[in-house]
Amino acid sequence: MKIKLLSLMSVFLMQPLFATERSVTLDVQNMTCAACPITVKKSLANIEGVSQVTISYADKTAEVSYNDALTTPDTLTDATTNAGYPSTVQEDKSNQQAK
Ligand SMILES: [Cu+2]
Repeated sequence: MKIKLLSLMSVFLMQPLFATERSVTLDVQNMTCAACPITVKKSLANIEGVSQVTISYADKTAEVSYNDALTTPDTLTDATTNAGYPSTVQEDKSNQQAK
């Protein structure tokens, strides 16, 4: 009985009930050539919970879809910063009512 309860609890811990798919747009600095977006994309795509990354070299932005139970915008900006491309979260008006 006890063991069953524990394993049930660990399932809940592994898969939080309120996981939501979210997307943010990051302003990315230092993208100076056509190869830079590839590095930025890799740094973001490697994060657990990130499902989609779209880089715009022209706009110097990265659009990231992620599971908010697995990662946070801070983790995303840290990852690009560690790769040499400091980024900040762009305020997205269309997402605000979902918060
Ligand atoms: Cu480059």
